[in-house]
Amino acid sequence: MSVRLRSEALFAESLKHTPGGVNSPVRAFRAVGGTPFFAASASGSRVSDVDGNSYIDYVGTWGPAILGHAAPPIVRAIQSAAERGTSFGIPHSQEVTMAQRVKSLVPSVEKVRFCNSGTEATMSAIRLARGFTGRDRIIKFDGCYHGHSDGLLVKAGSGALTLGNPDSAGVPAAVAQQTVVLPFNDPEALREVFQNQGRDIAAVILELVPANAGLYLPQPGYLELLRQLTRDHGTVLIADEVMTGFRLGPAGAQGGFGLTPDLSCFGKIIGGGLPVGAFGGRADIMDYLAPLGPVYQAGTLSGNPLAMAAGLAALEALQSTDAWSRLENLGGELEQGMVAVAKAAQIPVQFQRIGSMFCGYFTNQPVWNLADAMHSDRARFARFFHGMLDRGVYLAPSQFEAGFISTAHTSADIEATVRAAESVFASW
Ligand code: HOZ
Repeated sequence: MSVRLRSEALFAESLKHTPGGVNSPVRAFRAVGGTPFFAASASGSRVSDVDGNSYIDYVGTWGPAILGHAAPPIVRAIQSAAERGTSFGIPHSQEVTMAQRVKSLVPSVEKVRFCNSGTEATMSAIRLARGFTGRDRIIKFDGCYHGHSDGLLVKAGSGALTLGNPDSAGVPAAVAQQTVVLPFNDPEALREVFQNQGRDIAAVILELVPANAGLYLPQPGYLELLRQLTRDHGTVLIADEVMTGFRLGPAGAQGGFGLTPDLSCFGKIIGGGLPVGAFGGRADIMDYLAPLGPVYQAGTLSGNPLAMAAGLAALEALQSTDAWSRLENLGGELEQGMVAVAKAAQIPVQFQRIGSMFCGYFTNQPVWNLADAMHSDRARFARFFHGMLDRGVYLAPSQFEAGFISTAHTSADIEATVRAAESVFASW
């Protein structure tokens, strides 16, 4: 069992100054108990804490670290960009290069705008869809998380769900009422709402692979139905690819599923580990943005040169190597190993995976939506989490988050992870 006395002392100090001791709720370990460890440094597939413990990291700063931590091409790009200026607030060439790169990778994106986070991207995409259609109502899916703007914090996943507050206080009822929430993978619910309210729906926003209530996949035909209904009703289809973008392949989840959304939202990988977001899509919709159109959206640090440089370095490194097939192989090894040790220990686990994203639910029932995910034994997850942490493996401290593999992970890391799980199961 690793000792974390310095982390504990820092957390006690932090609690005096910051609400809950953390700058984002899901970091607080509330769902699994105990206190969070404090990072000292991170490199490759590992993160080290202030007590000198080292962990194989499957959180990867919640997704951006697809090349592993402190990847040399990204560090070099940031260093060299910083020497030319850390922020301009003036257009610069790397914004153009990045826009060209995004368009070349994601064919549904005809125009793109950069902002500072995934939350900004989804919030802005929703406003744009409303401005474009002249409608107010939107549809989201329960358990999907699209950042913490008001209208999207309704039946949300991620930290909100982790802490049992999927509907946040402070969101005006009038705003929440404009959000229709549907269960994922339920074609009948979708058809019904479009039949009754279709002409009032500005946008449907979804994670094509919901990964903020654990991880589950769209059933065959579901995304196609969604595309058809939104097209028929003049509703803007918004793909939230903040987690899946550039991770599940060059064109993200939409590339894999052959879906052409009207707008897409990005973050995480596109900033190479620096704060960034982006939204883009059909030019006729994007041109509704100021200064061309009437929908206002802005940001002092938008298109920040360090973030653009880091993101470009990340995308270049992914494209110039066999990154996505390597990630698929590593994911396959992890899946195979975890399923085998759970089976041997007779522990019911649904191990869900797509590419380098994964989640294990402690249930013997298949998981296709939030209601299914809620069947997982969360007390068991908490014990598993701590058992793994004590054996040097860091998973997200919540049942309702996905795990991420990076290109810096090795088969030896995967094997060590599987052996750690085997040892945890054996101790139960
Ligand atoms: N944005 C991440 C969604 N799973 C979680 C990070 C956070 O909320 O701090």
